[in-house]
Amino acid sequence: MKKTGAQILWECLVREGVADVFGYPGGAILPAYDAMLAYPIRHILTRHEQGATHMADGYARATGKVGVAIATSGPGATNMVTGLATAMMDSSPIVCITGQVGSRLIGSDAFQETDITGVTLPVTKHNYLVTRAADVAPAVREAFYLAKNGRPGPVLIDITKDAQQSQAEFDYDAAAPRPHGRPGPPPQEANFREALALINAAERPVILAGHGILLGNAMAEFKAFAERTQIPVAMTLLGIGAFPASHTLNLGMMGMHGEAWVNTAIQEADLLIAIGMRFDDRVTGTLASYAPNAKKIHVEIDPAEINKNVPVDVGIIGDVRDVLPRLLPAIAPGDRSAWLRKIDELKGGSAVLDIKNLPDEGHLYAAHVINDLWRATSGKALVVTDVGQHQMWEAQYYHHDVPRSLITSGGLGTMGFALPAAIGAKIARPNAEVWVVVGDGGFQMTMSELATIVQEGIDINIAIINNGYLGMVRQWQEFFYERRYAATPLLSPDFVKIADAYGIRGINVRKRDEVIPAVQAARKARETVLIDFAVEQEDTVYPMVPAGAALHQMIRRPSPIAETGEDV
Ligand SMILES: Cc1ncc(C[n+]2csc(CCOP(=O)(O)OP(=O)(O)O)c2C)c(N)n1
Repeated sequence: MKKTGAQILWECLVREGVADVFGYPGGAILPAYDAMLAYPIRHILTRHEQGATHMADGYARATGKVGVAIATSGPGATNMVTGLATAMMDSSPIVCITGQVGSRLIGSDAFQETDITGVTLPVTKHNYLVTRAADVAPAVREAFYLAKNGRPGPVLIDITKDAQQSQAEFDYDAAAPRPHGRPGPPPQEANFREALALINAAERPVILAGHGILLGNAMAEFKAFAERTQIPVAMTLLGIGAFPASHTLNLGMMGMHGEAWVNTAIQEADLLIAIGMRFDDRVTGTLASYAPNAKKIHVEIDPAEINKNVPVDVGIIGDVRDVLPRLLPAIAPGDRSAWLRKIDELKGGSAVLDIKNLPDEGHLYAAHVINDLWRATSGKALVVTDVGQHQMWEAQYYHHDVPRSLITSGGLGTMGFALPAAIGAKIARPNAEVWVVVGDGGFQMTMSELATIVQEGIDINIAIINNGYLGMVRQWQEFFYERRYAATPLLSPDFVKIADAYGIRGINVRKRDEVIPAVQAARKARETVLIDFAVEQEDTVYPMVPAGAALHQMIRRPSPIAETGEDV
């Protein structure tokens, strides 16, 4: 049957199971918007195309399904670049659809023309320029296939206006994706055998758990592996939630702001088993002295990651969910009790739970706010963070037992991500209790999406960790630029008044004992509530491994102050 390119687009999206799309219209995508009205898809009108991409990303991360964003050509499309790069760095499966000027105008500097496939080539897994209605269905089907298969990632489809308007025969089945991507890994029997020998012989092993476990929905297989081997688990920032924080084998987050004992355990390990992670520089510190005595095994779906940053002894290419069960039967039940005891000692002797060293004399510390938020929500909320100090405090003091309960921009570190990503997460999981944890800086980058919240009737809660600074940059200036605070003191509006202007309830919190009542009030309200937490302005995230230093060269909080007795 003949349909317009615009109709074919929506036909395909419906068949891909898409229920929600996030977008912002304009001339070059107008035929698609007009056709949309006939299809059972909810369109969420954002306030900026960057917001639409982060919403699609949050939607994808909350569920594992592909998130979809749509925009017009030129400025609409270029506004998507940050969201695409964010999704690319964190392997998040999104499909972005952009309008393009008419195919005859391409290359003429037509109104709102941008070569968006050229612009986004480095920040997409793949992209398409579609100039004929007949090519819409194959492009859409292949885009969805590529976004979610193998190592997930963002795909962009740019469709010219005439391709949207003209007609073509629509045959969904005939447009099935061709076998695509890299050939599968060669037989790896020897690698499996070598990995098993290393695991069975190791006395001080540590597992490094990454985002790949969550992306591959391999949480059960992973837990079985850790328990069978009795190997302690350190997580990357994006790996948080892949293994329950309350599990006895959980070590915590590794790397630049990882607890001291985690990094010490890694440095003292005789074997690292890296699973679905990519040895990011924030995780390893300087490579010259990274885990110097450890053999290394790397299980990873993307062959390009193996030996990219850290040379390994054994690489196993594959989906974590397939690889771990293959290893399991041949693992000798390990007795790691001496190593686990050693780790307990390290925990005892380190700046354990830094929060205990914060004076509680009426000061409102961000760490306390996060820890109270964890307690008040019984650790059950889906938290979406922005980027900065609050992001690290969240990772340290909100203990995630549940997979996909922390969404954060780890790779690109995109300020402005949290509010829109949380909207996407809530649309994807309407029954989840969603909290945004965001700095006063990052919030101001995308706070226009408050209007989207109101227009779409979305119920999330927003915790602004307001320290009057671009906090994380100020911290670097404190440590490495002799406290010369160039361009980091930050003037903000009255956030509660801002909320009020949008028709959202706001609460000011200035004291520690106001934290839990405010959180509870927000939880009770059946609509979005914004809480402005005015926290200590010059607090610092400890411990910190300076960029380029070795993991064991961490900076700790200078003078421990009396414990508060708080239960953390
Ligand atoms: C789009 C973008 N611009 C700049 C940065 C660099 N940067 C990283 S953290 C940070 C400060 C964040 O301040 P705020 O949002 O107030 O959070 P805080 O660190 O105070 O918790 C900046 C500017 C970034 N990550 N993203």
